[in-house]
Amino acid sequence: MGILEKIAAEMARTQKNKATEYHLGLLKAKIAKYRTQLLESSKTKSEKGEGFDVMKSGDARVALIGFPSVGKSTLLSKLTKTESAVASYEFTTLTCIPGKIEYNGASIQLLDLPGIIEGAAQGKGRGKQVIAVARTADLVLMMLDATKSHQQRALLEAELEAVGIRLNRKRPNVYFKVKKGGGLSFNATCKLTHFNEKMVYHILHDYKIFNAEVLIREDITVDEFIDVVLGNRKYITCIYCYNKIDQITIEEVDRLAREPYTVVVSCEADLNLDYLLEQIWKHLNLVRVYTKKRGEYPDFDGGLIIRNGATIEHVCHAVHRSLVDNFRFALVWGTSTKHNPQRVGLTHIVNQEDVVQVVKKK
Ligand SMILES: Nc1nc2c(ncn2[C@@H]2O[C@H](COP(=O)(O)OP(=O)(O)OP(=O)(O)O)[C@@H](O)[C@H]2O)c(=O)[nH]1
Ligand SMILES: [Mg+2]
Repeated sequence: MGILEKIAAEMARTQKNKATEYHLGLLKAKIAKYRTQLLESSKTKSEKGEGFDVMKSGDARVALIGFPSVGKSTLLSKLTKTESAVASYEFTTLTCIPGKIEYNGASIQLLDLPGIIEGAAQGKGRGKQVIAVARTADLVLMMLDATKSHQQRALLEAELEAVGIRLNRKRPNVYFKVKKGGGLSFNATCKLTHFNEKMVYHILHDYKIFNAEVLIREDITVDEFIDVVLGNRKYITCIYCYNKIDQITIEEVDRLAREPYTVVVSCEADLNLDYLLEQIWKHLNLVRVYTKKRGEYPDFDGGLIIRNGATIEHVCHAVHRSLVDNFRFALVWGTSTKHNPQRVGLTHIVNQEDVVQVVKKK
């Protein structure tokens, strides 16, 4: 029995009550640690050829993740000008095939990937490479077969969870900083119902962290705290896309469509693909801003596509690399400012449809 199985068995034996809750938390920390070690040791072994080398391009990247033969390639061929081989047998796609979606003036990179199977996280099939690509995506489009059992979704989620991808969850509101000395400083701004300072101390001890500052601002779980300590978690939005709805009953379609983050489609019958695009756009959360030159009207045809939460500095970079060096201030018209226009600096966060004029140094 491997170390992970041993710990898992011990966890199963441990009854869940207040006294053992504590013990369980420590075990979880141990598991997370061994998992990371396993992943890291195998990474060094085959660093080359890990992941598929596909250049990032466009304004955002969407990765198609799913079991074999759910229709990932069919979708790519439908939504983009790229043709990816489609066939009724499994593992038709063996590498990463990028396509480009033009939507609302943005260019979105859609990646068709090989199907993954259970155990992908441990390296079954091309699982590791596929998951490595998923980590680089702004959005995961999890494709599911509406005719198959509902278990498929949980299985895929577990694979992604195992390698530190957190779907549709936000980063825990915790300040955590490892220090050179001074021991452990622990504070919480709310009541913690899942663990306490002693547990934090022991978990950190396990990771050989003896000096750190911990400020917990919400009632998180032990797992979430471990995520914070490991620090390498990826928080990605995921749309669950059920394909092949031409094969199921209307009642089933209705039920699936009501689940959160879910879109039902049929690639073959061309059903609901426009809604899927709409949802991809919405969840990517992209912002469009317009630039204008002094004394001229804004360029409402062009516009820059940037990420939500982007600052004037990001806008400058999107215009030209050297612009930041010559930056004096910017004038902004729109909902991100109180006055129109308002003078702002590089750290000002822009809003949807803002108009920006950069004033350069003389
Ligand atoms: N009934 C039905 N069949 C579909 C639909 N979309 C795709 N298919 C069929 O499903 C099979 C698999 O499609 P692919 O697009 O190759 O699936 P994939 O997910 O890329 O598969 P891998 O590359 O092997 O991982 C093909 O026979 C498609 O014709 C659909 O909406 N309805
Ligand atoms: Mg395919």
